[in-house]
Amino acid sequence: MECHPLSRLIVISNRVSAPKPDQPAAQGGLAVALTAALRESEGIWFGWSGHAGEDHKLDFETHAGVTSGTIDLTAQEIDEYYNGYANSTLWPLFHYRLDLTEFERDYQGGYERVNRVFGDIVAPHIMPDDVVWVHDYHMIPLGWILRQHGMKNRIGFFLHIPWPPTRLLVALPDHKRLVEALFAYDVVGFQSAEWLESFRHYVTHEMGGTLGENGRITVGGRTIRAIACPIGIDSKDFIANANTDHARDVKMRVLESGVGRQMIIGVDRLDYSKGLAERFLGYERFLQKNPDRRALVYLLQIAPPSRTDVESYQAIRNHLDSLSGRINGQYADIDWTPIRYVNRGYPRDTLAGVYRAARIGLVTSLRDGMNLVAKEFVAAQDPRDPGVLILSRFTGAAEQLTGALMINPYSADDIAEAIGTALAMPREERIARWQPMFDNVRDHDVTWWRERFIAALEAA
Ligand code: GDG
Repeated sequence: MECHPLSRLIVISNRVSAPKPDQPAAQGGLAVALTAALRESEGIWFGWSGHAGEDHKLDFETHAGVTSGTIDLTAQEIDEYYNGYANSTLWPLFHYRLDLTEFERDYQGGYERVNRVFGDIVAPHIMPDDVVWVHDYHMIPLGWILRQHGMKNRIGFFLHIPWPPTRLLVALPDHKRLVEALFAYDVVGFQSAEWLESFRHYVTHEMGGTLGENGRITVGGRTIRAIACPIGIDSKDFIANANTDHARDVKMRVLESGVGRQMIIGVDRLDYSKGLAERFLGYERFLQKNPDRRALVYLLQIAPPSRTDVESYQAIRNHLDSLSGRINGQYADIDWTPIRYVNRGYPRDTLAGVYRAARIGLVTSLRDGMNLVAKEFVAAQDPRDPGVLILSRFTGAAEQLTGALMINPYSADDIAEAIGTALAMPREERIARWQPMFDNVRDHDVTWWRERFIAALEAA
């Protein structure tokens, strides 16, 4: 086998989650996979510090062998680029929510300016042999800006969220300009075959692109590779987490507090794309239609707030407060609250214990690039007595986790029926459905994902 020296990896994303001295265990799977590769190749992770400041001074920090370089953004930049174009225009549009999408010229201008700031600041730190990996919808034009700096490096882009159908995307002013920017990359990665298909449709129908072998797409003399490369979780770590004493304690605590009831678990950032209102309504439908089974269940919904400066996020939060209040008011008994709705986050090993204590994992996203919660739920189960995953067919994860009970989250009846089926499911069927999903989550983990993407990029 040919052995080639490891190229240095440069990662650029909106936020940097490199290890921090004060929170050694707070990392998610993506951070773990990327920091491992950054450490091995002595690379750098660039992004926004998360803070407002008056200048763009690059601040380097090295911890646990990983170097990160961050800059502050001005209050106006945060408003236009982050809260504006990224989270009020692209996020809703790419999640099929044209009704929530805001079209403001200032947002687009701010987005392009901030991307230019990042490109100008990062470019001098990139060496000719570095492999550059840009992440997500905040940074689509960055590759194009780096090319303007004369960079000939291999540059890849991975989109963590869905790619919308052509008919929706054309509602975005200057949509072609945004997609053209993707042709500055060598490899563009999507979470699922469906999102890749939508991208190919756009490029062939709106840009006169031609499709070649191996995912190659050519537009105006420039050829890129567009691939489906589904992200995984840090499975080994998550399985280990689910087997710690702490996770066992958490599981016992949860089981005791449920006094013999089966728990349905939901874990989501508080975001309208996750279908939380639809989940509550589907669960309510179950309670309504099955008075005799009310005493058997409760729903624990963990939903830490996110993007609290964006108006549509304040609206969904208010809506969920009133919906959970109404359902609890209507159905609660002196010894039973149907929905435990918790607006805070928990450490990963606590989450693992909570997943393991649940009989049902309920994922009702209206659209979701992948959905890692579904994979974490599968990884955390007890192999001898696994719970049942109920999964929205509109997630990227639905292409891989085919043993789940698939639902249409817009249908309260669908959700209610699946809850009933899951509660009654015999152990043999639960194991038979869970085992292939577990194999998939274990084998296609976050390291597999990273290696697959980087291999495609290195071959470019
Ligand atoms: C985007 C895409 C894609 C949640 N609450 C707590 C907590 N979490 C963790 C979960 C999970 C992660 O956050 C959420 O990941 P998801 O994949 O479910 O969703 P997004 O945040 O929307 O992520 C998505 C993902 O990018 C990766 O490409 O799958 O489609 O939208 O890991 O466990 N973690 C802790 N405490 C909490 O309370 N520790």
